[in-house]
Amino acid sequence: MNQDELKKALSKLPLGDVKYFDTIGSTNTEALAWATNDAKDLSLVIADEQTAGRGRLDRKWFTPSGTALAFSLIIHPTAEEQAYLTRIVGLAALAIVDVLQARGLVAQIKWPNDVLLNGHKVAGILVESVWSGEEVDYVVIGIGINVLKGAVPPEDLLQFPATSLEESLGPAVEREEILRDILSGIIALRPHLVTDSFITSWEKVLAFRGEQVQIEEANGSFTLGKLLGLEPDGGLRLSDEQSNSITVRFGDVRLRPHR
Ligand code: BT5
Repeated sequence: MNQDELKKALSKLPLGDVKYFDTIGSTNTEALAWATNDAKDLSLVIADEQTAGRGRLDRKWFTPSGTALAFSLIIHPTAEEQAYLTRIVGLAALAIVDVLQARGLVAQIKWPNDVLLNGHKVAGILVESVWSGEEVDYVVIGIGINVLKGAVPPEDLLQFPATSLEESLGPAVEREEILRDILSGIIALRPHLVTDSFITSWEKVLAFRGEQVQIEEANGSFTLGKLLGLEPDGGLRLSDEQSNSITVRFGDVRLRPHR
């Protein structure tokens, strides 16, 4: 990644400090370590390549050099934001969707942490926290985006089909500009995190709304239901066959196969 282009792209944003790496294990691991050493709010770790990129439950996230965006933004939550931290994954996902929609694409959020283009995963988000006693001291928002085709892993390594921005926008897509626009979107949306309308905006771009889905939970069990929307904390609201309401707070959503 061209560091001059990167500096230029970020120059007008009110960021804390910025650390750039040609190659790193995981930008989230670096950002978590930095946060425990009093990083400024909105400090950024960005890398051209990750050799140990992480998803949820220690799954692997692939970031080959020269093709993707991999970055972690450190948030030092305000007292007001403390009660809304489970919404932060939505903050990142909405900012990504806005950037893609502004480029004429139809993007959706596959709850909780994926962004889809044409039903394929183009971006993943990993939110992690640093605690101080009972309070969250820092939140790290890790974002991985497949910009060029070379970022997309081989199919046999994936649980869900993947795509890149290049497949929809052509090869002229600039990583630095996408990065700048996502960061600027997160900063602009942040004051809305604590409002009711935040949940409404998030629900509007949820994939599979009104459809029968299955949610695979961390222990491998499945919850089936019709996807209705979101709870105020960002949990997923479903209804089962008896129309009872169910809330799920962790899992992988899939369309339910037709019987
Ligand atoms: C995620 O987890 O989707 C969160 C990914 C977060 C990555 C960013 S990059 C910057 C920061 N530093 C890190 O170390 N991580 C963050 P999850 O929903 O658990 O999905 C993981 C699954 O996505 C894997 O098991 C693969 O099946 C699939 N996958 C891996 N790499 C992919 C890629 N480049 N594109 C699409 N799917 C991928």
